[in-house]
Amino acid sequence: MSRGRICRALSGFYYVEAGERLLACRARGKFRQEGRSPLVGDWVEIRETGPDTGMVWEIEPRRTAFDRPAVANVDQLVVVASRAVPVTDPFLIDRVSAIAALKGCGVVVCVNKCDLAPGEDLADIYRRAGFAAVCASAETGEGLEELTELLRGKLSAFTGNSGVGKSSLLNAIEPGFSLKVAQISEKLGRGRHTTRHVELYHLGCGAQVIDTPGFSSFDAQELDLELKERLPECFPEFRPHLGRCRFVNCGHTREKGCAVLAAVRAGEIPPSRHRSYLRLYRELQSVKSWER
Ligand SMILES: Nc1nc2c(ncn2[C@@H]2O[C@H](COP(=O)(O)OP(=O)(O)OP(=O)(O)O)[C@@H](O)[C@H]2O)c(=O)[nH]1
Ligand SMILES: [Mg+2]
Ligand SMILES: [Zn+2]
Repeated sequence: MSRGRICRALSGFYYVEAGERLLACRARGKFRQEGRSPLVGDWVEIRETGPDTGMVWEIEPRRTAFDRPAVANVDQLVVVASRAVPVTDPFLIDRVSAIAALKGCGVVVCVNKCDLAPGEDLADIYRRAGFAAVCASAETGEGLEELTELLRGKLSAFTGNSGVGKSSLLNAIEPGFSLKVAQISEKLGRGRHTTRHVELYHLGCGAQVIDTPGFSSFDAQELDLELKERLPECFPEFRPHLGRCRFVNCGHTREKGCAVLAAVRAGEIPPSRHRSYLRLYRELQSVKSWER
């Protein structure tokens, strides 16, 4: 048996870094029976089957895990967004960051393609929410030093809609890197899913990063009962107002005497954040308590 970390998942194989070695592994059948699957970022026990091959035998307990992106044990999600084509719906950022907040995972919002469309106002919404936020351009290098500082010493997973420039940012940060990037289709206004697998990289600056395929829709993302119960606190800028509403069971949607709504009206909470809260609140109505 040896211990290592999964650094790539591709076509049913898990590539495990064990010391200096890289082992191509299959997952043990019991994981599938139990409805579990190994994730990039997992620490695992390997039963070796050959010099460079093995079987993922046990998965060590995880600090954090996500379905989308499919990663484990990350310190933070870097949610890459763009104001240029393909334009990111802020709801995507709000949804991913709420799920991350629920799991106690950090969030960095990176508004990329600032050479094409400025992103300061968008970044500012997330700074006010208490997240780190950077405006960047993989093209001109703007914001990359700041982004690198936020990555140093941590394991970060890059996520965001396809074509926003996740792989391009990593190529720009790391000298000599050449992750595959592709021209986006201007006509469709969306990316073409250039990155097709999840992979962990060790950068020269002392950061570990995971590049992931972008999403093209939100629907496959996890929404669960725990989020339903704790949604307001997953919007960090709501927290100072919670417990100050007239009704103890206030849903902060349209209730009289709601302190969160008052903060929205007073300009302390950006309207787009509250709109996303309402959209998640409605989606979560269909999550039933027996689904836990
Ligand atoms: N002008 C400009 N173009 C950029 C920037 N970042 C990325 N691009 C371009 O955007 C396109 C998509 O970039 P990718 O890095 O492949 O995007 P991705 O987010 O990795 O996409 P997926 O792998 O499909 O999820 C490429 O043509 C890049 O050259 C930027 O900051 N400015
Ligand atoms: Mg990519
Ligand atoms: Zn309220």
